[in-house]
Amino acid sequence: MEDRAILERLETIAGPRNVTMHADDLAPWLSDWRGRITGRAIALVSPETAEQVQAIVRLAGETGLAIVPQGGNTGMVAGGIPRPDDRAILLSLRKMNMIRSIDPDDNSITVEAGAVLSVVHQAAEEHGRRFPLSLGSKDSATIGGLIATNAGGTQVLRFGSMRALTLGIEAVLPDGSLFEGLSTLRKDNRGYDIRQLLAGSEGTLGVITAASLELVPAAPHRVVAWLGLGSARGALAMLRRLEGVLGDAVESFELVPDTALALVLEHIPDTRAPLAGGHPWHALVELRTANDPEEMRKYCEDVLAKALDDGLIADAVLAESEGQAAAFWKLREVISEAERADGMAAKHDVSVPVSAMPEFIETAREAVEARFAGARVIAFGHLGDGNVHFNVRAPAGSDDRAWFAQTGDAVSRFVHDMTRDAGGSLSAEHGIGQLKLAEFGRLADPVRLATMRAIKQALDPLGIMNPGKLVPLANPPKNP
Ligand code: FAD
Ligand code: 2HG
Ligand code: ZN
Repeated sequence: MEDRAILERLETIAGPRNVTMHADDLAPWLSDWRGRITGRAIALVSPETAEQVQAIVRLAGETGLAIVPQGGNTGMVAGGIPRPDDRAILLSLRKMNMIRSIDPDDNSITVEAGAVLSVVHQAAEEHGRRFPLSLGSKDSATIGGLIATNAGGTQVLRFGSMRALTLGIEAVLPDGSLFEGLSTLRKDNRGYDIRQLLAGSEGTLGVITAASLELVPAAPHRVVAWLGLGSARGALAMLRRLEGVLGDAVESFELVPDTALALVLEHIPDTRAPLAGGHPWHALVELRTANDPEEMRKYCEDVLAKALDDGLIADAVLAESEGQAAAFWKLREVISEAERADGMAAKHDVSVPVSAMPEFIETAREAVEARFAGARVIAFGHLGDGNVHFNVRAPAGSDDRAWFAQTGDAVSRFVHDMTRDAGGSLSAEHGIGQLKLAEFGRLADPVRLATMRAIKQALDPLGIMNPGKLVPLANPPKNP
């Protein structure tokens, strides 16, 4: 079918205001957040109902077009960007952003897929509850994208990833049928869990149109601390000590190296280091309670004073106000932005067993620096989840583009091999998308790959749902 005829069909389905083929309208949504990948689409469609999504998916099946679902386009692996050679419809869920219902007694909220995370946070707070998943992209990332990538963030330590917080899903499957799984049941043993199959499927098995999410009690008081440390090993020991005294109150424990903090201070306005003096490592800690915050603060101070005496930490400061707590969090949440402003990076979102993470960080950094002269490692993130962003920068003063063109793939293979040898995963929370596809195909065990291909084939025999993402081909084309 000609592009013009497709446009007419799409306009009939979704209304002319929700369909565009103009290059200017499409451009912002055809490159990934870091500007590494640019794709092509014949149209951008922004449906307003699940029925419209069904009709668009049926049209794709009829005409052989690819459907690429997209939410906030904050993904880190270019999963929501069509490939340049696809005849694709870019299906934006951003207009389907209603909060459908919220039930404080049920501790649940039901929202459309395009609802932005910070809006969901606010809706939950207005009802005395919290949706306990947060990340630096919270003002753009959507619930559909967060489920489709099984996103993590800074509270996984306490509440788990998006999968653990997703109670029900409504989704359009590749044949255009509607999976009506918007239940908030905590117990439901009717066999295969289709909701969990769609979570983490990166748009390859269907389009999520709505979801029911778990809420938790508000716990309105927080204590936020910034620690200076000599080693990543010390950071893990500190986390375990805090948990030993404060238990579940420890909701976040984020590791920040001095190199990341330096980038933030250089590139992001209105930022300042919380502690005087340099420390090789820092940790951002958040404790939450519904009870007396002064009591929790006192416990925290006691644990930190003891850790200082024992030489486990080098320094610490507790935020004195909400403003200061927010300023500490900003330093952590803008690391990706500061790193982007500074130049290119080979990004590795790896996980290993939590207890192995401190040693992994140190040995992998030494190995990378020894193997690739001048390469600069920035390893930051979610230590308590065994997940760090082990990002590698080109040598200072070198031509970034030339260095990565020549060395980038070798660096990534090297880091992923070390991750595999440490019993880890090459994708902890960002997914596979396009950017990790070849490496996933290289390193995944054959049974995992065969099972994934069988599921994909069963649900999407025409291969229209987000082709070229997540599921490596059985026989990928060889590089010339
Ligand atoms: P998109 O980028 O639009 O899409 C991501 C994938 O989901 C694509 O494969 C797309 O096809 C699919 N998809 C989107 N919507 C749907 C839908 N409705 N149905 C089916 N498939 C869909 N990630 C973390 O896990 N932890 C972090 O701490 C974190 N921090 C970040 C900080 C910054 C500054 C940035 C820019 C990103 C960060 N991310 C993080 C990555 C990103 O925010 C997450 O991957 C997020 O889940 C993507 O949501 P999105 O709505 O932007 O999805
Ligand atoms: C974070 O934890 C995100 O800030 C982004 O997952 C990580 O930019 C990155 O490498
Ligand atoms: Zn992260």
